[in-house]
Amino acid sequence: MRALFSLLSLPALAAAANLYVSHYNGNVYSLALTSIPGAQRRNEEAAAVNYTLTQTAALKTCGSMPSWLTFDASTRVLYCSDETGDSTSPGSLTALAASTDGKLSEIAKVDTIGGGVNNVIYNRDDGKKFIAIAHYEGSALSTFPLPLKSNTQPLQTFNFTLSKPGAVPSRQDAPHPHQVFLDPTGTFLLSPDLGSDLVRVYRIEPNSGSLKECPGINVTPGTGPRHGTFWTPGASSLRLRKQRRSLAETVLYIVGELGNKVTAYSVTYDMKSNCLGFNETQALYPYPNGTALPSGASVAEIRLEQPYLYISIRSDHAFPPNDSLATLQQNNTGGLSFQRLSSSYGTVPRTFAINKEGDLVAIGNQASSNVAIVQRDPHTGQLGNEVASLAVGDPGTVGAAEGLSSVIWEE
Ligand SMILES: *[C@@H]1O[C@H](CO)[C@@H](O)[C@H](O)[C@H]1NC(C)=O
Ligand SMILES: *[C@@H]1O[C@H](CO)[C@@H](O)[C@H](O)[C@H]1NC(C)=O
Ligand SMILES: *[C@@H]1O[C@H](CO)[C@@H](O)[C@H](O)[C@H]1NC(C)=O
Ligand SMILES: *[C@@H]1O[C@H](CO)[C@@H](O)[C@H](O)[C@H]1NC(C)=O
Ligand SMILES: *[C@@H]1O[C@H](CO)[C@@H](O)[C@H](O)[C@H]1NC(C)=O
Ligand SMILES: CC(=O)N[C@H]1CO[C@H](CO)[C@@H](O)[C@@H]1O
Repeated sequence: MRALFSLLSLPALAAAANLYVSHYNGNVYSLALTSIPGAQRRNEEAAAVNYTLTQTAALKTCGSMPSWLTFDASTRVLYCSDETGDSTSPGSLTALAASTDGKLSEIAKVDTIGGGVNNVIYNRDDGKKFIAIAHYEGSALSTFPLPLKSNTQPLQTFNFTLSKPGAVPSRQDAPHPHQVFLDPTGTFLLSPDLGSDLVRVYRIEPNSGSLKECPGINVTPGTGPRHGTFWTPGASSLRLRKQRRSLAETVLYIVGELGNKVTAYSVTYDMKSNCLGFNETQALYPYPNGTALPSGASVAEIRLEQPYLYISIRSDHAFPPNDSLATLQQNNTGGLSFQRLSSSYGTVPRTFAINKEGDLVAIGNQASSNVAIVQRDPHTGQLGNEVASLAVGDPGTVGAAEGLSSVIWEE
């Protein structure tokens, strides 16, 4: 009786989550995901929930090639990198105010080195924030103090050169930093450089917020490091927390877009040099039976929701016409084993993001230019059915810098 009463007395709640999308057509979009729990089975799994994904705003902004978004929840500011330009012609960085209903407005825009493909916010010790940008075509890394104003000057610019082309000369003609991300302590910044077969490592100076170069990781020639993520036993998952095992040190995972493998490194914090040490522990194709990806396919994004690691696979057509996401499982020292492929529900999944709850994944398919929302079982890590999909902007040609470039949750 009691259970029945509480079920009947529940209001029909509609929960909403905002997502932000950048598109190479020169727009940034806001989306809203609304969920209406099934009236009868309030506590049933997500399968019993109806989701609606709608576009709530579109703004022409962030130069001609918006490529990457970072949301600062404390200020409700979105930072957008523009991939326009190269080492001799500029790109840009735009700060946008995002209201809770998704409305977007420009706060400031500054010129940067060209080819910005990714950015990350970092702090110095007193809490002052900075943003670092990876410039792919610009062969550079730059940093700016925040908040961004129209007259903000870069704090630092690192221009990189390559003395000779790498193992894959068509893609390794020059340095091509593809991402910037932080270690779990927030005191080091890493940048996988696809062109140089190098993962660049910087220490964040605690008093100035400047970056100081540390020895990087020379990866196997022809790897083409694109994106990476750290694992530390400190931030433990459901399963690992339950086990309460003594766990290994920090592990770094890097995906290489040219070699199409994921490589794991054990990481040590060297107190003497104040830098990081790395030892390669594993390298595998994130594909069934550890076989190489089909010809023409390539890895793109990597995300960890421990003990599960997800890697998007572009143009493998594993779920025709759609591509796939690979799920790998970690053991308690961070060792990886392949679990399964699941559909990306679109073509060329350049980008994807897991929500905080861990029960939904937003997949940004570049060529089909849709955002697919897919269920995720937080316990088994399994990715399930698509619960919503929305076409955003125009589709792109496979292999061209067209279509949807990034998607993030507002969380
Ligand atoms: C979802 O929406 C459809 C159409 O409005 C409705 O028939 C169905 O009962 C809903 N499902 C749940 C679980 O509420
Ligand atoms: C880096 O290259 C850019 C573009 O060529 C140039 O404007 C800038 O002065 C260079 N910065 C440094 C620190 O070399
Ligand atoms: C790497 O492995 C070697 C050999 O096992 C060891 O001597 C060294 O300390 C390790 N370095 C790091 C940074 O883990
Ligand atoms: C974890 O996986 C790695 C890589 O496969 C393996 O070398 C290691 O023995 C595994 N550790 C445990 C405790 O199973
Ligand atoms: C491919 O993805 C689209 C878009 O989400 C979806 O409608 C379609 O059912 C998918 N096709 C297959 C075979 O999975
Ligand atoms: C040829 C082969 O070994 N295929 C196996 C690959 O792995 C899957 C499971 O991931 C098996 O079902 C196949 O039999």
